[in-house]
Amino acid sequence: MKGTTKRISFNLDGLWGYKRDEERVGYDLGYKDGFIPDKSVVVPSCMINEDEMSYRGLSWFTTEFRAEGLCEFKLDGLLETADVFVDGEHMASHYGGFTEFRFVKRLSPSVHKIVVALLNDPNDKDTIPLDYVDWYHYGGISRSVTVTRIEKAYVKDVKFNYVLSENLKDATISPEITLLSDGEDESEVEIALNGEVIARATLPCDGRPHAISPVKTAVKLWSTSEPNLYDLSVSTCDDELVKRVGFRKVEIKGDRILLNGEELYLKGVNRHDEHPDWGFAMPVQIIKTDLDTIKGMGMNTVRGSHYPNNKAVLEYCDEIGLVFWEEIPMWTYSKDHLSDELVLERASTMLREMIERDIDHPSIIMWGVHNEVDTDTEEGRRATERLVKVVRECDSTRPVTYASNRLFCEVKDICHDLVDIIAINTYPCWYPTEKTKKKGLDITEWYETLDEIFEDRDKNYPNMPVIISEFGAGGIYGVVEREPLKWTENYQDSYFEGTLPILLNDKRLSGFYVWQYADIRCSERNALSRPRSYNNKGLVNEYRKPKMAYYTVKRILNGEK
Ligand code: ADA
Repeated sequence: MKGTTKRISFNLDGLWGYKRDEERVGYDLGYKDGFIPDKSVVVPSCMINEDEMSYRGLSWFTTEFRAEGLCEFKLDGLLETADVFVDGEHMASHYGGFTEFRFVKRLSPSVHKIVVALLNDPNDKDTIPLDYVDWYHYGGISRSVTVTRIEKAYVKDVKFNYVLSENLKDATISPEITLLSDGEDESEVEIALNGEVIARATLPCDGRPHAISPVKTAVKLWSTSEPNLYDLSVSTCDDELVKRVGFRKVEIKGDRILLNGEELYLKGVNRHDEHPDWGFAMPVQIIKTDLDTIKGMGMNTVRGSHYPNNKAVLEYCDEIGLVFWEEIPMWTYSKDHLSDELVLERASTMLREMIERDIDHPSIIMWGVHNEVDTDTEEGRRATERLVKVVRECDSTRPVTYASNRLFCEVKDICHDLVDIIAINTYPCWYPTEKTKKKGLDITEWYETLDEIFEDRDKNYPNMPVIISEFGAGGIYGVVEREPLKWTENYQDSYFEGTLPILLNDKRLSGFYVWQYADIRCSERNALSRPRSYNNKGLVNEYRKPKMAYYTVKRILNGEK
């Protein structure tokens, strides 16, 4: 259900004034009070069409708006380090481009000015992500900025806590509600599920979460085949917040992953929330098409590699029944990085913010703490322990994982026991390894790889579920040779034709994620090992045109001959 008759809320999306600040003089020159823009840019966007895509450094953004009274500002995604000023007053600092933040300010009835100083300048020392990544460091205010009026009883947030009965037919719900007010100490609230009032309570308007007394109700479960959703509404005398929620149970039993008591074999794909013309700010229409295409390929899951996605992705996964693995952009960190307090603090905050934003999406099946970091070291173990603890403190209902490529190191991964699911990134038949120096496309490499994975699992982590979190091969759209040579569509196609039956028939596995859905633009740092400066392992190209492999994967996963 969309909309409410009660809330006064608007976004600041549209044209903003923009100024590059290569010399980083804006703070000293008082840009926080206002500045003369170089040009206009669109918010939300990654400024690709404004020729700012490759700029790294400090930029200033500003716009004016009319509002009055006590207002909450919500900024959904600013890449990467932001300082926000309203009418010259510093209101918030935030680190991290993929999670939201908020602040409150009282406004007089007039025209106001918001100024954002944004630094997009990743390094190889302590930023998340690092400068060296295998995607593109777009900048800009890539998601919406919203202003909401706080009057008597503003519903800042609701967390949908529930426990399902043994037979999964009923749920005991005890939502946690956070209220803010301009003047009132407490407020009455009414909680409704699909329009039916299930509880009333009087709660303090103190900006802190308060749980209401548990209520039992019969429910229809959310699943990948029947994604039943409910509108959870929390209303007060002058506000209403509606969240779409679902009831389901995720469990790990032995080496199996269960959804609602039944095995869920994960058949999925890694997807970057990215497009060459839009960066991270792509239209919802493309997101929808991507997810429909993924579902149509016979898949039931997406890994949001490698950062918290646009909310629209999760909303549509909820809608169509795709389960989602969400993670933070901790990509390829060494043991030195993993001993750096600033990195770990930043990662912990990002995890908290990601879970705070997304905990109520029924589609989220697991949280990922990092990807291909030094989990073969003690430093990696300490860091993983700390990050997993953060996740478990925020959410005790979902499994935790990370994607590892350390199985094939001299010292194997020593951290899998800290999480619930072993997830292995591995590229037999694509990247040459010491052990597998076979020529051409010899798909039997997979047998050795899987045996090595399970030998390690059985010896060191008995009975844990194992998924292949990444595997794939590059195929440049439109390049076909008489024989399947690397970088051709027919190599990639033969790779999946050979690999998928092996994975599907290996009963030890609990699932897999193809690398990757669409080709993605890569950072300059990776350009020389990435033809066209793109990671070409997509099943579709960057403009979503299907490659040969797309049809093969679709056919095999849909069980067709
Ligand atoms: C890694 C990484 C991906 C991508 C992939 C590849 O496993 O996690 O982001 O870079 O390799 O294409 O090589």
